[in-house]
Amino acid sequence: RSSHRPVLQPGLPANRTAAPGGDAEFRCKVHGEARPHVQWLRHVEVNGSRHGPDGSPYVRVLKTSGDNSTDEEMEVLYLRNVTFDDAGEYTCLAGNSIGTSHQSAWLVVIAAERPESKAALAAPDFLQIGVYCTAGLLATTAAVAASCRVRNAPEQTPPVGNEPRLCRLSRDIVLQRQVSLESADSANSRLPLLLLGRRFSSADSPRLPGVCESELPPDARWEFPRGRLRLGAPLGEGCFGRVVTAEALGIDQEQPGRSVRVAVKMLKDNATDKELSDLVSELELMKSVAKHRNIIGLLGACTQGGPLLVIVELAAKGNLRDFLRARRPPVTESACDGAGARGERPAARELVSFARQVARGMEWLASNKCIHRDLAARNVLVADGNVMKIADFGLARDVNHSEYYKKTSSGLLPVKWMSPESLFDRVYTQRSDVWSFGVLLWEMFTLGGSPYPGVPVEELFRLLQEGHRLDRPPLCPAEL
Ligand code: ACK
Repeated sequence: RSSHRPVLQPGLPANRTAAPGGDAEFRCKVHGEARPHVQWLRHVEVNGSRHGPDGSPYVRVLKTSGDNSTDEEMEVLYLRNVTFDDAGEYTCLAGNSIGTSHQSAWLVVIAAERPESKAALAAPDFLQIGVYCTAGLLATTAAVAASCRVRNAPEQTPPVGNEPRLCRLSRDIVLQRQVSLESADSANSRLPLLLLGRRFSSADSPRLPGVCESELPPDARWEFPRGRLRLGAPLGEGCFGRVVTAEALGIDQEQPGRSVRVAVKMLKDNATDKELSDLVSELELMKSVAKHRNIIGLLGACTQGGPLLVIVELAAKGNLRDFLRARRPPVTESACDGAGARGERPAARELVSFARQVARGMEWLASNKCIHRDLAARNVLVADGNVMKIADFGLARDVNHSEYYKKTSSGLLPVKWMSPESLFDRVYTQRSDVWSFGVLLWEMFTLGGSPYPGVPVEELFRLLQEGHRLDRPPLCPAEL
């Protein structure tokens, strides 16, 4: 999950000049954490007009990234054996689920120099200069207009319908054949990269084009007064964020006088703008997913006058993996001691209940068009009454493989939860979440075991490709 739209390298594509019969190439360098969808477009005329009724240009799609195209292939648009008809404006358009970015350049086709036209050679090519100036002017105007649109954009409601939600990168972003650049670009105003109380002055992350230095707009539906939140003990922390318990007075509107124990997510001081925008994205996504007993619900947020605090339901018993591990029989216990011998070890029917709850939560996320991408026992939290709650479903995910090769702080390899199509083709769907759910079931019935123990990543690839699957854990009855 990327938290911003793709960033295009400035200056690319660059204007090109070619002679008829010659070749030309445009280059476009797309930066983005997830693999963005890239298209090359040619601006065309339709019924003598270059723009539609809404002022957006008519374009024809020349090249589209697909399953078989590599990033390198999509970086270049080759034009062979050009003719005068090829002269015109070309655009590189890159999109992910957050929005799109585009940059354009011009191809000028001029007749090859003839020796007798020395005088013409010495004279400036007014046509070319004119084209460049017009192109430059248009590009500047478009950039200013786009930036104004972002600045003035009213608060957007989360996308609805069949589109994947903001959190999920999709390789299937549908860009119509006749793309309206205006409308495509307006998706940028969804960009949740608004900063609160911080300015883009830090060297840690370059300022992204179209990103405003502005406060996060208050959202009356979720804003919770900072003064009514009393922060408590830490629950845990990662590299850039931490989660603490807190008492939130009156967060339950039906009982305004009562304090509720909650969990509060916040950033650490060393967090960069990237982590801040990730937390903002997570908050936005949580807002858009309706409440369900088996997912960690958003309760509110403090976005004004201080650091961003995201208030969520507290799951007092920690993550499911550690919860199950803590209920393993001690190693000294004889193999004959059955379930319940220590009064703690969950019986198979309890494990089935846990599994069913996680399945329900995932079903809910799926019906909300949300793909988790990192479902594992470590990301399921246990609340009072042993209620399973899926957590971290709103996190930005880096679908670059390298991220998944890294070990987590607990030494686990997230690749071991990934489906073959996610591992090999970076394809994430509800079905790849189902694969992860299968691995999670295995974790449950081994009471927090590590899948494929001791198997290195390279070996795992081979094993999966050969059809090897996790064995049925001894605790799991055959019919189950
Ligand atoms: O794996 P944990 O025990 O459960 O440690 C991590 C830690 O904070 C950093 O993410 C815990 N945590 C996160 N959200 C909650 C929550 N809503 N309730 C209880 N613990 C939480 C998480």
